[in-house]
Amino acid sequence: MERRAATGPGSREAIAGLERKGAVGGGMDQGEGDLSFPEGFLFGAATAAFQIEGASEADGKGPSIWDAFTRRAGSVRTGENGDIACDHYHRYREDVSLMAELGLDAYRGSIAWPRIYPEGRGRVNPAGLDFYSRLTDALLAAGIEPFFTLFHWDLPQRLQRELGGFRSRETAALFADYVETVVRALGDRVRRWITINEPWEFAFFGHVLGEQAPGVRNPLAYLPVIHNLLLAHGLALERIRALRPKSEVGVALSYTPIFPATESARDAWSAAVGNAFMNHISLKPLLKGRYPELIARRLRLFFPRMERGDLELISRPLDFVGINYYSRERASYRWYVPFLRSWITGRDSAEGVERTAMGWEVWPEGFGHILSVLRKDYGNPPVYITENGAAFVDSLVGDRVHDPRRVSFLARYLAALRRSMEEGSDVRGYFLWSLMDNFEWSYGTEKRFGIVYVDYPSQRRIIKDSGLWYRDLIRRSRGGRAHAGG
Ligand code: GCO
Repeated sequence: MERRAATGPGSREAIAGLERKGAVGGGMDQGEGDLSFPEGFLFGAATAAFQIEGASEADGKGPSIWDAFTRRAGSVRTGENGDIACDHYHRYREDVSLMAELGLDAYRGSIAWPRIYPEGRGRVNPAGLDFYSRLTDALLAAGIEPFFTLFHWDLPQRLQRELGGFRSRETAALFADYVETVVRALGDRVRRWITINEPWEFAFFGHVLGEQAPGVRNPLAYLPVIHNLLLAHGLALERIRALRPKSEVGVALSYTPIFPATESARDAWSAAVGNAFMNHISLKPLLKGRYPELIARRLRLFFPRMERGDLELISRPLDFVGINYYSRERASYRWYVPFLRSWITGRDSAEGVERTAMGWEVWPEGFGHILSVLRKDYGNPPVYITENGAAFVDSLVGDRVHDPRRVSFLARYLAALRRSMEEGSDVRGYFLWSLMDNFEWSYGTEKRFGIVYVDYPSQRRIIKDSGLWYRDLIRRSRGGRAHAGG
């Protein structure tokens, strides 16, 4: 059930007003604040390989943990798998044309490790490399800069079976080999790389709750998976730098600010634990070379064996930090939660809260919050917003998809982002999640995050009103300068 506030920016009245003003797909003055971004700021959109490519066995691709997981009964609410998804593997040219039509400066996609190494290691599959090489050329020809994520969760299934996946250090070393192969093939044309995506979600949803691939339910796996992923990042960064010193390397981390549920001191403490557990658990080792004290102390027994030099490797200077931001959550003290004694939820019963179709609170101010933490506690690193967006219930009416709530969401989040730049944050670009509706992990295709609608039975793509709005925003922000790709 979605709740919607009776008044306020997301209320029915406000949205109806937005429709009347013709803000949708047209003008963009929504009274939300300044939406003109400085020259050089990159506007992009993001996707991930498993969520869009389909073609799960094409041209020698090996199975990933997501191929295996989605075949287990009950793992995906809709019973779907990713065999077809958006069929992007076969339709990438059309998708690049859509990006050009939207006027994107940059595109964040990911590379599927099992297309390159079907067994995770050993034999390289040239057809897999060739696909990303053709995609890169198509993007560059359209004047769109590729930012490739090298690990967005689709680990080769063989490595899960044989090594326990990222529970093993060996997987981190194999990741670096795979990255080297990719960078040798594409590094002459691709300059910016994102090593890993959201270590916290991968470790927690995939290995503690088992709601995502690989579907492991074992709290003991949490810290080893995080540590080995960060190690994988460090090893990959070294290889990329050695091969292509001029490239820029970063990571994509989720940041979900956690606030105390009440004013009690215990809840305040729980929120601090929550922030350490979800947010600083990867930011701190990456940027400061140590794990957050609250976790290091409470979960001391669960850290994997570390080798000397691990933390130095993990904290090699990054060229940028990628932040995936959607929503905030709340924490309360619960004595019975093992070790952490904190209960964190985004689905509390607060009244009058505007939520997306995921049930996530709409909280644009989060950008200001996160970026001020990055300024104050982390030395104000260069930042790309590597994901931000929302799922709403969309429908195709004739040839249009009217999604005023997404337009309103984007306008408010972008205005908040703009304000934090005024406050001194070094934000270099914004990747909207997502370019098109896609396979939303254990929700299947039921949740639509795209600014392009995908009609799955026909695979037709239709730019939503939010996509037209984003196109206009980009155009205006360029002040009429032509897009390189036309
Ligand atoms: C990620 C995200 C995306 C999701 C998006 C909406 O890890 O980068 O999970 O892949 O689709 O965040 O939930």
